[in-house]
Amino acid sequence: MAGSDFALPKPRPNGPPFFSRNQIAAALHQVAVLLELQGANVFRLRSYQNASRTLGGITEDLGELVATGKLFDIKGIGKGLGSAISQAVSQGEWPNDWIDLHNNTPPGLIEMLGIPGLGPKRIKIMNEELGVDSIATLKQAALDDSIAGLKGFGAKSQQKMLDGIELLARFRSRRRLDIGLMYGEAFEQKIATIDGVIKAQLAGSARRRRETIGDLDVVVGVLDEDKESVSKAILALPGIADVKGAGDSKISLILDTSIFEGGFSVGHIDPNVMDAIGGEDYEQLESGGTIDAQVRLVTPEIFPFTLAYFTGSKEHNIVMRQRAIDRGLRLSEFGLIPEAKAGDLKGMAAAHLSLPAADENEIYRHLELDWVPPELREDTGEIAAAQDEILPRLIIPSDVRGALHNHTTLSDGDATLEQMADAARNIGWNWLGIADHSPTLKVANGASAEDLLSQGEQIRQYNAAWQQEGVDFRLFHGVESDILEGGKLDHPDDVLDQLDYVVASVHAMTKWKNRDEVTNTEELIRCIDHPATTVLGHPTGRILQGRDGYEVDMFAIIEHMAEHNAAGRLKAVELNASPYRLDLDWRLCKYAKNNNVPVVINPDAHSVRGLGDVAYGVMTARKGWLETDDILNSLSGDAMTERLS
Ligand code: DGT
Ligand code: CA
Ligand code: CA
Ligand code: ZN
Repeated sequence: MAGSDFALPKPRPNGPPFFSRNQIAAALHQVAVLLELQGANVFRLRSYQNASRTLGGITEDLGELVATGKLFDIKGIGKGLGSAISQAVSQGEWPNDWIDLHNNTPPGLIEMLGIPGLGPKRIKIMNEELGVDSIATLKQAALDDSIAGLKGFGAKSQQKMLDGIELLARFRSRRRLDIGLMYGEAFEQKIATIDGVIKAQLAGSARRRRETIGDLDVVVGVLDEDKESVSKAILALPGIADVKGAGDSKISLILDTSIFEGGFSVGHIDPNVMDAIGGEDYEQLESGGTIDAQVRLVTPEIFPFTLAYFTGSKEHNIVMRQRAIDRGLRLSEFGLIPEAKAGDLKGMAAAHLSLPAADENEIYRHLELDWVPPELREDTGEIAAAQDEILPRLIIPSDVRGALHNHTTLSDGDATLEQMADAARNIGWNWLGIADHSPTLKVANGASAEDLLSQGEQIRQYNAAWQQEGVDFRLFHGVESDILEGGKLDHPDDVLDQLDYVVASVHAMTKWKNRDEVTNTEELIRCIDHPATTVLGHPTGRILQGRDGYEVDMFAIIEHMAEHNAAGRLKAVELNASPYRLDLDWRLCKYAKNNNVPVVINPDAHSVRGLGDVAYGVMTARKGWLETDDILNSLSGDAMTERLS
């Protein structure tokens, strides 16, 4: 609901119905908020709120309810609202008073609504008492300490506003990979079904699987004669909050969550993570969010060049272009054109002179290179490897046969041991590691040694039963031990000795963040040296768009782990696959690989659904050049048993 998308939805061009149920519900909600900002009568704004909620919850077709007049039978939809909704749905026109309400509300006040935890009521008070009329003036007022004194506010809520402003700024500029991909894939699929579209493909940082996405880039293959109609059809798709620019070959727009027809929800979030990304307000922030998208429409002959160009990265493109120049060629989004032929022709005008390429592969071939997977296009050695034909054979999702860091109801998971095991079997895994939290982590309901050991007993029973039934699946029993003062683990050795493995992770973030790199690195090394430690969990503790990790020399950590592995002691580094973390960073994966430190992709699942996060770990591992031999996840149950013994 932040900023630009706080506007009445645009009608679809070929109604009725001109608006969907979601759009009407959103409009009603906006009206209620604006009324509250203006200090309108409580009963009036509540009727809008209620109507919005009611419409959001019905399953009947709104167009039909309007056509039959049954809309008026719904509880809470009175005569006035019913007529307004009917008019909007059947004629595509919003009531004038709703339009006026939007036009008359200062944009600065609407902008402030985007701050998590800040609602219209308090915005109105601050506006009246302090003249606050924008995020900038709000920030100043908070820094001047003038908000704390207002009745009903206080220093705590003043600080929360400052935090919220910072969060919003961070959040607006880029979106996490999971969210960016959700938008990107929904948009790509919608475009692909438009008549005349030969191909639609996501490019840019989303295709390269960066951990955060600035904007979406989509390349669309379409014949010249269809460009106009396709461009029109794209602009009429649901989920477009605003159009920044539109032509027949380039469209620039803003998407919002109404693109998700089945609704939008962020799902279960680990409370530890939740805190860092805005707490309870996070879901609101995310559902009110938007993402920019740029669409390029090109003919099929040009498509591969445009796709390659807009996939980037910019750094990769620069090296590619230089390689072309060295061969007397000019590489652009329109083609690979022999310099001698091109002359003064530029851009699209020279496209017909291009060497042909049916796909990206052929572009790379022209430049005497193997095709480079998009994830690797960051200019970190991929061109040299492509030239020498030594690009890595990147892992694929089906290489994953299990993961070591998962929770159950014994600590803070949503699913029981049995449910987690069933889920792992259902997705075709060969094994699953359970590592619930240790006692020190009270907020995560860390399990006592006694409970941990009885979980181990249960696991042995399951394993024995499966073996007897001839089921090739097994559980491994571990713990996610908090790393305590001095790098100590959270259970006595005689307890740890009874486990298959230990994932050691830092959770006391405040303490670790207040310490210097040298001390943190030493503590981690001490913990890694503990004979029971098998895996270093989420190695920096970062939460993407939430908080930076603690300072630590990850190169030194990896080098130290390398020594252990060289001596035959398994010390693996986790690639935490939660899209909120993606920690180990992809930039460090190659370093682990080159040092022969195994990486284990761990979903850190707190629910059955959480196991699916492994997909983001695989994307990130690919981006980090990892092959099957570099990850523990690719091992069979037998091989894993051996590695852990
Ligand atoms: P983002 O959107 O910030 O997450 O990152 P990208 O990589 O998607 O960047 P974006 O959207 O600005 O541009 C998409 C691609 O277009 C980029 O990866 C490479 C290409 N590109 C954009 N600007 C330039 C440029 O100035 N030079 C070159 N060589 N390529 C560019
Ligand atoms: Ca982009
Ligand atoms: Ca872009
Ligand atoms: Zn965990």
